[in-house]
Amino acid sequence: MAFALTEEQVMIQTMARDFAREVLLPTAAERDCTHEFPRENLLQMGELGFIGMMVPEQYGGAGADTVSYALALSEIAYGCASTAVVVSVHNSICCEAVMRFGSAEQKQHWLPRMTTGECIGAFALTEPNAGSDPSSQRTTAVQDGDDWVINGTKQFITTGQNAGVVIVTAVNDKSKRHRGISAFLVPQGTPGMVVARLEEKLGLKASDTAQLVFEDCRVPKANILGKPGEGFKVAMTCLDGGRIGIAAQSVGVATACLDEAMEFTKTREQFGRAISDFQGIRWKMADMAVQIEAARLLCLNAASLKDLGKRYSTEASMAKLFASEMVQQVAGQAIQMHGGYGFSTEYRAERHYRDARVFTIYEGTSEIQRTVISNNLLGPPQVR
Ligand code: COS
Repeated sequence: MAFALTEEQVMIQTMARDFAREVLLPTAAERDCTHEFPRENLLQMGELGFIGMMVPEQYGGAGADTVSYALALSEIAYGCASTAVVVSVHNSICCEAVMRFGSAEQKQHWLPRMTTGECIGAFALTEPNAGSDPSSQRTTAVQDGDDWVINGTKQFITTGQNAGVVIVTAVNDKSKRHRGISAFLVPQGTPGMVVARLEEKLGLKASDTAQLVFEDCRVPKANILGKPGEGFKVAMTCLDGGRIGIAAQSVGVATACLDEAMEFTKTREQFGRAISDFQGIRWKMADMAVQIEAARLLCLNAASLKDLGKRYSTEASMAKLFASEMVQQVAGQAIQMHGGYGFSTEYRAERHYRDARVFTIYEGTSEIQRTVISNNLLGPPQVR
């Protein structure tokens, strides 16, 4: 790959690749069946520096840059997409939110815990009736003495059941619309925060997706993240980084699809030769490789802009849009090349196809990415 990586970035990528292929990959199919949360693997990744990867070393993190993070996350997704989404939400959204918007005390308290793998973060923005339009959320936060009291329902929350801390957004002043939304740190076990249901899903089965209900859930005043009314900004800022994470995840799963399709077609013989010798397969394989490389470069481009401290919202959405749509095609082609075996759980292709399906939906649908990109190009649409 021509994108110039530093020695350190290559080293981190290699470490992640070794871990993903030796530890995550051999057990991913089992987790897909048992739906078991990858707790042990997260602890091991904490030791290796992949949890809280971009958290500064003073708080126990690896202090890595976003390019290294994207490279590592692709490798993790290659091994196990369920584990990758847990790592992605934790690193790109939750740790980032505390790093960027946390008070000195919040950073001191939460970040060291969030780098070991013991305390994984969840981000509760979406509601049953507020997905693409989070400013229409209805969860409320009312100040009462020294506490905030949260009431409402959050939907499709990754790691909602297993998180050590949930960052929850809620409306504290309805008249101000998105400027009346705040974000709160709610530790696991806080009375009034209840896992009301767990989703049965098409894929990513080892990552729990929960509905969280807040019933007079009290958190101290000190648990507000940023200033009152800054919650929407917290969400939008961190989602930009989250979208780099989903692009990286897409690249990882697509690379796994390509490798498995190559391995299968080289050994599968029909009409007296390996099917990888037929031009129909070879050209498809070439197209898959080109699409993956393009997605990888878009992803690393957005990551490096973030590292340079430049604006990267448009590029993060471009990377997320392209990479998540790309993996739909690549995973479908990988199944096609496996023929009937691709439809069977005997091969990994069908799991990749199921796992990847949500990539064009979560952390902003493809339609929302197009909205972000076109708004940044043209300005918001004018209602005449
Ligand atoms: N970074 C920081 N702030 C941002 C931002 C970004 N990338 N994008 C928007 N904002 C700010 C704007 O600056 C504006 O703030 P001010 O009014 O204080 O200036 C505010 O957010 C509202 O912006 P806008 O009017 O563009 O917001 P909209 O309600 O129209 O929504 C979209 C914009 C659709 C892009 C946004 O709602 C979105 O991303 N939706 C998808 C949500 C999503 O991804 N959900 C999945 C959650 S999985 S955790």
